[in-house]
Amino acid sequence: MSGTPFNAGTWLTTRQVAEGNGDAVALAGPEPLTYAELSERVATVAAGLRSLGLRHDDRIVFVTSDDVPMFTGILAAFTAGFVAVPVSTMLGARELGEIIADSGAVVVVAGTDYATQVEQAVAGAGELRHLICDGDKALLGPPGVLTSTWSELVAAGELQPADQREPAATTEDTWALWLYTSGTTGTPKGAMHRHANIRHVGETYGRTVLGIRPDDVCLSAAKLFFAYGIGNSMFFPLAVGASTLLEPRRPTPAIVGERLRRDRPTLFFGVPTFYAALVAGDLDDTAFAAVRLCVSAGEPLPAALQKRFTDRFGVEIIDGIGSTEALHIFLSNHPDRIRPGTTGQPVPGYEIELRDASGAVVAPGQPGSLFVRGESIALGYWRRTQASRLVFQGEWLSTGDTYVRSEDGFYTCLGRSGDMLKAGGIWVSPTEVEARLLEHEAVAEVAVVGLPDEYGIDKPVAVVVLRAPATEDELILWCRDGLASFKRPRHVLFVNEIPRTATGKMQRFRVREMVAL
Ligand code: 3SK
Repeated sequence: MSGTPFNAGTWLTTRQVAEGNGDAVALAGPEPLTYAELSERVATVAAGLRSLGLRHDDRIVFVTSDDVPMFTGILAAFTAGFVAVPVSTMLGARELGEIIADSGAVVVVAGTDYATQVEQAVAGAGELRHLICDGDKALLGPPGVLTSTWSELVAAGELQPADQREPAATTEDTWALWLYTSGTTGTPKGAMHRHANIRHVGETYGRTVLGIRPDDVCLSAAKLFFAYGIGNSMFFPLAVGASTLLEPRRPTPAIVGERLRRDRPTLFFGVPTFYAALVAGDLDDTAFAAVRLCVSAGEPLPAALQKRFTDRFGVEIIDGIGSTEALHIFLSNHPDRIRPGTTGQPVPGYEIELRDASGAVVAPGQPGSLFVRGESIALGYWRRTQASRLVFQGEWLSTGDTYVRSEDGFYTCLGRSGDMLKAGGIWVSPTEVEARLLEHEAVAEVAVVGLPDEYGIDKPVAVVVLRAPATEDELILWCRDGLASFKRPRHVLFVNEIPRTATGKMQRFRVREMVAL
């Protein structure tokens, strides 16, 4: 083995025990576990996985709810030198099957709630040898695949000799985590992350932006199968000996309200759509009393929504942007330097460049494509050379977002690079028009896209979800008053829902389809 020895699994678990924090609470719920208990459990699961005869770098897919089996299973995969591949539980059998087959997974761990789609999905997974259900009853597997339950895996781990509980001799560069992403369109691609990437996000965003401390308790509305969620619920708290709360259910404002009341988290993580639902919901104004800071990512947090949330619940939100390929947030507001409507400044440990079409770095005030460089950038997409070459350019990651930087170094998102539209020959950022519309008290959600007029010239059109009555003319006038006139939407279409991905990101191509009808 060459390279610098490092194992993210032990760094997140037994390191705390070795440093004398074994009695501190790692998992605060649903099943509380101290760092000592978590480390024991992870070692047992690692031994159980080894008993299946896996080899280094074998992939283990998790299609499970956020709970102790998934949490310990991912940490055990890191510890034993296997690759954890947490996959969205919202996918249907076809997409799930593509990911399981593409990753070459040898083991699939499935939640009982997802039995039907997983049983269908594994039918074409040629390399699969074990299908493990996290409930009491084994699933139905295709011929040649051994099926068992999570308790049987744990029992097998308990019977293994002590050396099977030891961490694998991984290095900083060993694969640890593959995260599948399809962006807002396209087929899923597996972004391959090394053990060292996990440490990097903990030491950069976690420490320097969140300022996370051992007395923090984290609650994330984003699930462990998202890069955003696994950082929030696993990497940041465990990197400093803090506590995390897992929520197996699909988060709703009511469920979050219940956890806020009962478990009193100090850090809360959501996406703009979820903050909008919290503002529209009926939670008590004191619901966030124990929370010292909220975090938003996934897409830009409109300044008007940020203000409504903070006015109502009395806690600040810091907005940031990350990506599955960068593992977590690399550009963010800082709790001491929040500028609403912007994505803040580069997270220490990352460099940002805004480039024009020729690749030259643009001056402040000029829009450019956002590139980021830092130690947590993925190694590429598994078996996707063409897509990898476009996105991973040397040390730089091309994010596909268009941003502008102010003279004093704050970055504002103008949209995805293909989303900018020209009106009257001048570039218009859809997010700027959306931000203005969201300042209107009747507007709950909005998407702005370009629609060609009778001459084929793009004009801004707004698709709006209302929270109170408003007319098309009123909203157009509102934009004319608050923006340069050419940026105003020429039409407003009222809808019940804006199309979004599972992570809450707006699907502009589907919005375009809506307005084109
Ligand atoms: O979309 C984001 O902003 C994000 C943030 C953290 C981790 C992953 C992602 C995609």
